[in-house]
Amino acid sequence: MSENILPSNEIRGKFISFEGGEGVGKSTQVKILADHLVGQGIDVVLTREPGGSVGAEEIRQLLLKGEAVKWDPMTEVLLFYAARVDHLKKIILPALERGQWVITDRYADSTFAYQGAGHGLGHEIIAQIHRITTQDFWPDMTILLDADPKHGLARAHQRESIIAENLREDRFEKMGEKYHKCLRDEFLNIAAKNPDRFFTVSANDTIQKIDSRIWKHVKIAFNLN
Ligand code: T5A
Repeated sequence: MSENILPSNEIRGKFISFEGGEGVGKSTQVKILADHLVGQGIDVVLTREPGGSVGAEEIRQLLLKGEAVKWDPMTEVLLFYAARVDHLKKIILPALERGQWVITDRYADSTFAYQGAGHGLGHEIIAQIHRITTQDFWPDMTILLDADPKHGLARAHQRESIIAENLREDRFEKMGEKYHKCLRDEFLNIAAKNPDRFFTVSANDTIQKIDSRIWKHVKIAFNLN
């Protein structure tokens, strides 16, 4: 993104991301938080990565289907960022500019965890790509759902097992246990380094209890009733 298109006006909405390993319950909590915000009269856009815009959803298919070793790690990062820039320009930034709040199921912290730590590309290369392509654009708040990867992977496998093999978006679920343990450690590490942006919640609890912790935090952080 070479031109400056980041929203700066006073009505700019808030940008919230959910992060965490496979099957930790992000999509579930994204929808519940959106319902709370709508109940406060806030106009909310729900989205996800990779995907969220027409072009990014096409790139999603390239990234999530097929064998675990399908892409070289750098190619993979560039595909995630190609999708992210399209998503930012077509969906996220225009919505924030209109005053809508955007909640995304994953954003760039996933790239730092999955490709940076998981694939071993390291933090700095991805930080440079992030700065060049997004002008270092980050959410106002990131909610990290933390769980032992075994629990989330079991839920994700169960979900994928009822889907025809050629339609499964399970490329990353096929990476080994060590990979997923490394992701968890990296998410916690990123959260510890960015305490102003992150709120970490244990995902080993009931949907209602997790929701109640998140909603309490969001209300306080954004001064809602
Ligand atoms: N990726 C993504 C990268 O490698 N780099 C990147 O930069 C980005 C952006 C995305 C994949 O791409 C990778 C990461 C991922 O591997 P995806 O299909 O979007 O793929 O996969 P996930 O983001 O992992 O999403 P999932 O759908 O697998 O899991 P969620 O959203 O965390 O979990 P959710 O809410 O769908 O819940 C799973 C099941 O558990 C139940 C739900 O009802 C559902 O059945 N559940 C609970 N059950 C008991 N207790 C709870 N508290 C529960 N919460 C939910």
